[in-house]
Amino acid sequence: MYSKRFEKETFKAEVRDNVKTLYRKTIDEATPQQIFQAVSYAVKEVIIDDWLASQKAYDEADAKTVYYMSMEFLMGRALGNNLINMTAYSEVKEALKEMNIDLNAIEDEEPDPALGNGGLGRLAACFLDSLSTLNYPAYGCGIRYRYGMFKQKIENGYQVEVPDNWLKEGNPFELRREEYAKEVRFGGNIRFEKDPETGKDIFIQENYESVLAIPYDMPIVGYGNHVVNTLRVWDAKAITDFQLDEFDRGNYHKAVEQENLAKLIVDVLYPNDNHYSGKELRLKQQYFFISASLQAMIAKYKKKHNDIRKLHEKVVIQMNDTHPTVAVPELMRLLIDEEGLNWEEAWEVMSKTCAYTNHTIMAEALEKWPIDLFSRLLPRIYQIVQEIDRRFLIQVREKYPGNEEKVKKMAILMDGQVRMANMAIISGFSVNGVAKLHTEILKNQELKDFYEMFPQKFNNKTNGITQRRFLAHGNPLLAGWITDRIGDGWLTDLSKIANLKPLVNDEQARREFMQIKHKNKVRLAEYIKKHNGIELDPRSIFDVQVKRLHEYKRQFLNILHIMYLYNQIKEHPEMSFYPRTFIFGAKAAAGYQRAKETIKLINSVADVVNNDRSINGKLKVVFIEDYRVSNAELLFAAADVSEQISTASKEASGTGNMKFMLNGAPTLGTMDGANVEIVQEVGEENAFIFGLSSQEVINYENQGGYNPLDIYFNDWELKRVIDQLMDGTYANGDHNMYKNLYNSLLNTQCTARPDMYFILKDFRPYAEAHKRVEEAYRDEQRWSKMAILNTACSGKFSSDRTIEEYVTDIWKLKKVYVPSGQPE
Ligand code: B1H
Repeated sequence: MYSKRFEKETFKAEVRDNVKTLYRKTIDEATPQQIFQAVSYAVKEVIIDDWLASQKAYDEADAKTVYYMSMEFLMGRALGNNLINMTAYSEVKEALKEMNIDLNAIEDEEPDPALGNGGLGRLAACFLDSLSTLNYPAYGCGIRYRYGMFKQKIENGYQVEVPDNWLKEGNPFELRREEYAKEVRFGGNIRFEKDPETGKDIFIQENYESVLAIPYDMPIVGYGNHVVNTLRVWDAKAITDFQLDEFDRGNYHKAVEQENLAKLIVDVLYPNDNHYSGKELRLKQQYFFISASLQAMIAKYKKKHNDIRKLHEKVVIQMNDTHPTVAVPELMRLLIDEEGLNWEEAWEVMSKTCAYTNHTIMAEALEKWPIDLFSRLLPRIYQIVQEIDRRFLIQVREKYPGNEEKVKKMAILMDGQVRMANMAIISGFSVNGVAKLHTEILKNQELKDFYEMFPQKFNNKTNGITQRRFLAHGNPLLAGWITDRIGDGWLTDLSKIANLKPLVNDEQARREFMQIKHKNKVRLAEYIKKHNGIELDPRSIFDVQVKRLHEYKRQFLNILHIMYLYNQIKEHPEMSFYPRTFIFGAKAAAGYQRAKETIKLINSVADVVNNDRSINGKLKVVFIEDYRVSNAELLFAAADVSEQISTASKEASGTGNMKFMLNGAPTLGTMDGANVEIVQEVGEENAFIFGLSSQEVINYENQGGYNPLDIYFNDWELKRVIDQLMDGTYANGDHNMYKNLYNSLLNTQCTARPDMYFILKDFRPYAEAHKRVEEAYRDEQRWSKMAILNTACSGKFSSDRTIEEYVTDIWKLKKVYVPSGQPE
């Protein structure tokens, strides 16, 4: 047993006590939310002892630690996951049941901590889970946004954004650590002096604004190993002493400003997936959490060590995309200005400490800060960036004499901008992509010049997902069945799931597997009935596309195909057609017009199709409101088909694709991102692949695109679908509702390149692939084999595998074993 405190009677008493001391109530009087809090505090009690034991073990081992720096951690709910990882889920469920409390209902009381947009933030969360499970010392460092990703409401078919006040009821799992607060300074000017004694240069920041960064620590519980790492997210507050000081000097205005700055900095997560918005406040957020995290990191190091020149032996910083890359000059600043190293010494330490992960090649996601903004907000940091750039360009000119093209392409500072990716690549010791194809595209196209100059820095780390949340927690029926069949080793070693492979020839096993899928479809259908009021037939094919809404992900292609199917059914009522349920879930960035139009279109098509009695329920379309980690778990478990249909070359990896596969849903997709590796593992005959290859897409792009009109005028069924965007069919007669979408496909007046994402080009191949899905599904034996094989071949896609690769190739960490911190 993990802890005696999970013994039924002990745990029940603890929950009763907590309800009493927190709310002066008995269990019968307490609200579900109060019970959630009471249960969570009981669980936290257990966690804290292991947390203490972990930090003690790390201290004694003096182990190297990874700092995973990320603007986003899309954690999802903690209670159920912590119980799973403490191997106490069923014990606690039973204990609560004896008190007439349903653990699932209590879990639903927890707000989803949504401090992230999509894949990038969720990857960070999976990585933390794996780091703890694999016994590696780690910190996640980020921002404690007051408002996370907005809640999505659908009103009249349109997305409406509602603030996510996730801290309203308090977060039972966090610890505020006021004593580790750090000051972070912005703006002002830099005065330069010579130290009269040492003769060294001193840089003094004056007339700056500052805020106090306060850390909140959240425990990251490893699976069954008593390891608890820390996710440290920073809150901001005004520096009150300073404020009083200013007040005394009559500068009331400035005091208020600092108060406002503190509030503003951590107020809200920018809700843009794969899109850069050059807002000053965003840069403030970046520097705020980086400076605070690095100050804390150095202070911790100095507690045990006195030679700062050896910092890189004990810490390594992984930068999750370019958003945290101001860590490079900030670490230089701390080493030079605060620790007294010279440039060369500081560079040696910094460049051995920092590593960078690239997550996208979408041009609109590249961070390029205007120099005037950057230098005004971070004057000392800007000086350091200039010096990094200056020294780097000397190297470039040495290597490529007379080649000013190279200089233009590779410089950090160019055309009035600070190019953050260039800085990260030049400064760190590792650059990695997130799937094989993506890394190849980086090396051979996007970052070719850098690859030629620093080939040794480049490496691939194909993404992964945690099977603890996305199978053990999200799909308990399948998890239980797998454990019955092959034991529970898969929970910490997903390669073991390959032991399911022989079961494809076991009829009984296949039947059971499909029965579980059916039950999960019923569970999802109940959720949809409750939230959408739509009745679904769980025997229909559940075809699911859930991810952020983005043109390159091509939800538009999916809905156009559904419109096409609907036309077909209406026109040929007698044609054989296997009933299909198309399920979407997606948030659109608030200012992204075409994305929002797509949501409206999906909902309008849903309205028309779902209410057309003449098609006998053959086709249903559902839009899941507020797609997030908690309902994602239900969706993956229930999916028959996984839609991964991005324009080839655009999706760096994808991770949803892996979650579907793990839960036994074959991929219907393009050869993009990690789909390529999924197909490699499961075999092309167990997936439905279609469309242009990444190389074909890139070739078209290099020749300025293609002409979609050639397809439009030669495929009347497709033309009819596209025309229906403008003829009011799905708009109550309104002819303008979808004009932006229509124009994005065809109109050269409105878009630089019509059909940039090759929707028309890929339409027929996509429809063909759907035909193959239908055909395969009709053959129960074939389908059940495919489904099991998808689960059985998903071993590679555990984030445990990914983390072991990061550790071996980049971080060089050692495992630390932690004795249970539980009292005897
Ligand atoms: C991914 C982002 C992203 N790539 C900018 N890039 C952001 C870029 O707020 N911003 O400014 C936010 C997010 N997100 C995703 O990362 C990729 O699109 C996926 O393909 C990949 O699986 C995921 C994790 O690597």
